[in-house]
Amino acid sequence: MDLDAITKYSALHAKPDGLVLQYGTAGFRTKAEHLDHVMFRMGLLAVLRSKQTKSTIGVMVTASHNPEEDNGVKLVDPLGEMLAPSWEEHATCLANAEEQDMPRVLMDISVKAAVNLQQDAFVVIGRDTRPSSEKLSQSVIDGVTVLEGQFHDYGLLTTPQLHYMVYCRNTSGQYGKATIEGYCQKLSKAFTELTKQAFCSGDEYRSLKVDCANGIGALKLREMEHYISQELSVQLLNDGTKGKLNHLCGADFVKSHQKPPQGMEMKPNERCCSFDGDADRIVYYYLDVDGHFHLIDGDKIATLISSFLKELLLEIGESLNIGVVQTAYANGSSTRYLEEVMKVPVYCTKTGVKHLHHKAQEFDIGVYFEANGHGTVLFSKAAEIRIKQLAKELEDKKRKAAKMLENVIDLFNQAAGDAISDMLVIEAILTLKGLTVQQWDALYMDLPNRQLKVKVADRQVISTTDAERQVVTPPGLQEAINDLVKKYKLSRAFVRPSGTEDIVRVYAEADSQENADSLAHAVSLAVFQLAGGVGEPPQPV
Ligand code: G16
Repeated sequence: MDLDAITKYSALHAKPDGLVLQYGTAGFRTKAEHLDHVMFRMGLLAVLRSKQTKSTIGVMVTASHNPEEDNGVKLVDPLGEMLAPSWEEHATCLANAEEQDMPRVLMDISVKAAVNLQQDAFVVIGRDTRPSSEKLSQSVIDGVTVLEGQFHDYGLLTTPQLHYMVYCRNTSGQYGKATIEGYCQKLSKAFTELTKQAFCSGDEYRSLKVDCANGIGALKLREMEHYISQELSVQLLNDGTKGKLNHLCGADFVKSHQKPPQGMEMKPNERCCSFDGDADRIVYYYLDVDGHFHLIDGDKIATLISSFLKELLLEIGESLNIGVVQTAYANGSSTRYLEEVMKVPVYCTKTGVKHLHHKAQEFDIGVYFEANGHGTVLFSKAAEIRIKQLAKELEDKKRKAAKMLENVIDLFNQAAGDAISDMLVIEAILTLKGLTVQQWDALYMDLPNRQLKVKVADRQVISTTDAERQVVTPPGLQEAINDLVKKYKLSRAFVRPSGTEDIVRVYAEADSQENADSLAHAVSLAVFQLAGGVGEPPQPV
């Protein structure tokens, strides 16, 4: 390791004095102007991780659902999954090392992690459409090159596409071809094969309005459109030609405000969906004939998918185990429906894809979705082999079901939650089952709920346990929440510090929207009072 070169180049990406950042729910996120040094250092770290794992490592420059002024970076591990927790700690140490200590901290990491510095390194880089992303990804490349790593810059990509590329490269192409064409071909082939099986392919199943959050999803869906236009016609809105990224649009806006994005004209019962800023989340929605807005979030997506998978398994007579993984944000009705009606085991993990993904790997078929629309399905190697074998051996209807499962496996991006891939899966299932968006929505009734944000001086004063459903510190806050929850019927509430924004998130559900709003507001006030709120106290919803 040429420490002189590292010191010299690091000075060109100097760390602002005293700035402390944490590798959070999905990497580092903050205002773009504070991230140059972090990008350079993550380029360095990606090289070490690549040498240590003898694999290609990914670096994605994005702040996903955050405002356009923010940016962020996360590393992608060899099988397309999120960075291992011990390396998140290395990332935090390296990002926070003062300029003069940085080369030493880098050396310490390579010793601690037993990195063979003689090993070759290869890093792939992707970025979203934020104005700051191009320059910041150049800083990542500077970090990679100073440690003499090889790299491929994919340029503009959705986050899940970068995860996919990493997975493909580290399985010698077995998972797919590590190009955009490879991605589009793999998904569109599976989609076409699946929808071919549908009996009803009337026009009502074939068109979809997509709000692209003015982000990368628009560019990448346009590329996919060409491959799927025979089966599905997509109308892209908020495609970035005029609006601001994530501003009054996108999956996060629609989910948290429970209303349509700006620029979306909806006819009654028309199927619409929203991606988030880096296209790793999707939510659906529609207006009923009375003009009421209905949101179909990650929970209902998980329900649709797991019931479809269960039906196919029943058809082929195979008892592979299915598990559904959710977080505390999952609507109480969804958990009840999955457990009591569908008889599927449900597990709750902390927020963050890495936690859900990890848990989902325990099943033959692990379905994981956060309520915010981030999720996918994982098939164990054994399950995949068995299904492929059955698709050859079985006959007639059973064979058809096994073939469908085979295509479903290919249609999911098993490296990460992927709005484009999930959209195609959902569209295929709705077509195959002949379901309208209203019929899908009617599977169960969501409990009215509300999410709020509270600004506090230091959100880390809140610590939680029990998959973030209980507060440990500050003292008295959980007791206050318990007392408030008791005042409402069918109620539940929890609070947790966000890992992507400088705020505390509050979630409440209750028997009516009025009560959910009132409970969320009361809990927000408790957070404000007991956890060091700043600015104006939270106002009623
Ligand atoms: C990221 C994570 C998600 C998480 C979300 C919000 O999403 O990938 O798992 O739900 O942040 O996290 P928090 O509540 O900690 O701020 P995205 O789409 O922004 O990358």
